[in-house]
Parts: sequence; C-alpha cells; structure tokens
Amino acid sequence: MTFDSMAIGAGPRATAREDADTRLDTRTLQQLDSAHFLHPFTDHGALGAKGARVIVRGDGIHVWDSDGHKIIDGMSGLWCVNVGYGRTSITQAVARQMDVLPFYNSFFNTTNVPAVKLAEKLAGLAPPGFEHVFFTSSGSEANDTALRMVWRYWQLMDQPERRIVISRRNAYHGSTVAGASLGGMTAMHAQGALPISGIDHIEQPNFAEHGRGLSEAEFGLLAADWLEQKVLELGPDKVAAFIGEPVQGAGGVIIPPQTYWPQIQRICDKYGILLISDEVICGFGRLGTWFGCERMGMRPDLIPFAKGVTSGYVPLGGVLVGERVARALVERGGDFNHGFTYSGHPVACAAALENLRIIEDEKLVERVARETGPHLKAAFARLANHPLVGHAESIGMAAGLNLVRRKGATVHDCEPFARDLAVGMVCRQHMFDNGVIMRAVGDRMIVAPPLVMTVAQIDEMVERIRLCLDLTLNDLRQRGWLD
Ligand code: PXG
Repeated sequence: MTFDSMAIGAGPRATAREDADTRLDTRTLQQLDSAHFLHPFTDHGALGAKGARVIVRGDGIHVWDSDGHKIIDGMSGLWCVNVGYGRTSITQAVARQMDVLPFYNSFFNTTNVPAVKLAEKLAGLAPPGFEHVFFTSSGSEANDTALRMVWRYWQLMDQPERRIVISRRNAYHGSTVAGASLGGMTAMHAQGALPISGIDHIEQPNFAEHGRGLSEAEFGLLAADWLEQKVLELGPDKVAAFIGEPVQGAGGVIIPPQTYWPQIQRICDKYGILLISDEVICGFGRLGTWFGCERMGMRPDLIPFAKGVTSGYVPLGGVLVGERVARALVERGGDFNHGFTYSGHPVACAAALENLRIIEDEKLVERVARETGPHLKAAFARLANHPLVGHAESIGMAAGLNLVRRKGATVHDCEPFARDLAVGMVCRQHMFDNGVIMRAVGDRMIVAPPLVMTVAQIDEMVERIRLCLDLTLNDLRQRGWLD
C-alpha cells in the first residue's frame, strides 16, 4: 500500500487542505519534522540523521506508518489507548460536545455538564471514600496538583512543617518541575538542579536488582521498611506524604512483591503520612482492576490519573481526592489557589465519559483480570526459556523481560550486557521492523497493549516477539557481543 492510496484522515468531510497534507511523502515529512518539531525526550541530532517514523493511522490494536507498514501497538500509544484505535463513538461524542460547547472554564462558580457527569462517574468507579475529583489535562499536572493538595492539607491541619514527600528511585511522575522532582529519574534531575526542596527518594522495590538471597515476600517487607528508615531519618513530623506507582511503568514494569504495598500502608498509617497512588498508568483497567491500588492492597488518600481515562483520544488527567483530604480541603479549606484553564474541559470530559462507557460495556477490566491478563502472563513466562531472556514478568496487561548475556539459575545469577552496548535498542529496532512496538528500558523490553487485545492477538504478538528475539540473538552474535 502506498502512502497516497491510504487516504489518511481524508474521509468524505476532509477539506482540500487536509487532503493536500496527507500527500506529503515520508521523506518530506521527516525533513519538516526534523526542521521544526522538538520531540519529547529525544536526541535531535540523532533523530534528524535517521528521520522519525511517521504514524498515520490506527485501528483496533494496530497502527500504520507512512510507508504502509501495519504494526501491532504493544504500548497502547504510550500506555493510554486502552480501548484501542478507531472508536468512532468517542469521535462522535467529542464532535457533538464541540458543537454544543467547545469550552467554558470552571473557575468563578461555573461548571459544565460533561465535567459534572464525569466527576460523578469517577466517584462511582473509584474505591470507597473517593467522592471528589480535581481535573487537569495531563498526568504531570495531576501530580503537581497532588503535591499542592498535600502541602495545603498539612497547612490546614496546623502542621505546615510536614512538607517532605518521599518517592522512589526510578519512579516516573511526569516532566513538569514538580513531576520530575517527584520522579526518581536521575537523568532528568541532572538537567535541571532537581529535585526541588521538600522531595526525597528511597530505593525502588526491584527484586531482580536488590533481592539476592531473599524470598520475594521477604524482599517486599525489606523494601517497604526503607520507607520507615527514611521517615525516622527525616523526622516523622516533617514527612507529608509517600508517592508511588502501584507498578512502576516507565521505569520498566517493575512489579513489587505482594508484601510491599500492605507494609507501605502500615508504615503510612503508623506515622499519619498521606499515601498517593499515582495511577496514570495503572488506572482504568491496566492491572485487571479499575485502579491499581485495589490490586495491590493499599488505601491511598490521593489518586492522580490521566492516560486511560480518555484512552488518549483527548488529553485529560486529574486527582481523585479521598475522604481525609477532601474533608479538610472542601469543608474547611476556603479557597484552594490552584487550577488550570482546562480543568474540567467539556470536550475532554465528553471523551472520557464515552471511553468509560466502552470499558464498562465491553467488560474490559474483567476480561483483563480473568482472560487476557493471565494469558499474557503465561505467554511471557514461556518467553523466559529464550536464550536471550534472563527473566520475564507480567501483571494484567503489562509485561517485561530482561535481555541478558548469560542466563542464570535465578534472576540474580544472570549476566547482563554492558550498558553502553544498548542491546535493548537493537532489539527494539528488530521489533519495529517486524511489526510490533515494544519499549526498551535499558535492556528490559516491555509491553502494555490495548486492553481490547484478544487472546489470539496476544499469541500473534508474542510469536512476533519471539521471532524478533531470535533476530536480535543472531544480530548480537554477528556483532561479536555474544559467545
Ligand atoms: N505518572 C505516571 C505514572 C506516568 O507514567 C505521568 C505521571 C505523566 O503524565 P503526562 O500525561 O504528563 O505525560 C506518567 C507518564 C515511557 C513514558 O517512556 C511514560 C510516561 C510518559 C512518557 C513516557 O514509558 N508516563
């Protein structure tokens, strides 16, 4: 199929101008892209030399590039297209709302219908005790909002000296100044004198990295106790909150042992510390529950969310506010001096309402829990017998495997590749070239496919992954990087 013949975005209502845009060939698009478009987290010199892959269309679990290649989107866009591409009912809901009221603000005692309906809907879907929601347009803004809520809460509780938020190394909480500070990505901190004051980090609960000699259950308790040690070191009366992703996503699908979160909860309860469950990735069915905290056995006070709430069709995020914080903020807080032009954007809220209807009607959360999640787990477990794979883990519709130089009897006995070889990137290229998108986090290869992916499609995706692992193995041998 040629680019021209695809009529990308040029349905019957497309204008002449749109039509002309779709006729740009790949090389021209790449040149214009490189000349003008600064991409997130990208080395622009390298991108310019190589040219970006131009994605032009999506349908179901697939996307197409501008050269006509059909690719299984193993990453749901970027952890967000939970209901898959091409859902015209969302398009229609958005178009209807744009006709009726494309925008109105929710400052100055005003509101709008989709925002009201969505707030009520989210309160119904959230764990018990979450009756309020604050809307943003992204996950980063959601975490900024959570941080400002935490600080305001302790002010209202007459303990303003409780300011420190503890997070974890290798966590991802966004890219704004607060989001990057809360996150534990050292490469981000290094470029901006971050973290800002009042944010501290402990080690992540990564069994493969730190659990040598322990059972997973023992390691979970040990990793949680790092929080208690940090609280005691800082002084319990200085600690405001702990923030964590139920399962670390961007950090590489790091699945904590089952003992971890319940022990974190006990420590937060013991010292009265607020618990923030960053559900930007884990929310809306990713782990086979509506929210990841339900799967992990914790009772957070705040739940930042984004991505899956609209399946990425329109940007939307927010914070679900639990009883404890809501009581202070809503009942005795007065003005909360925080908010965004687009808080409660009617079009984004309309997209979310239709997206959530699809997730409910198609029972996608239940499907992940009972059918597709276990199937993906079994399929990834089988990949662990590949000569390049040290270990493989999976939870719900998220999975990861480690590429290793030599396999070992346990996860702790595998020999990794030298970091500077960037073996993960070699593997990722084979995946792209063979029609499946997998993300490389160092030498850990991860997927988080759309929740609509069927069992047969999981098999097809994993078959392709195995083929690409074989190609990577041969490639590495040819480069002389393997014995
Ligand atoms: N929290 C978590 C847990 C996230 O995963 C954010 C906050 C920030 O959301 P926004 O909407 O501001 O981007 C995220 C975003 C990756 C990758 O490479 C992951 C994210 C963003 C960009 C790249 O896996 N997650």
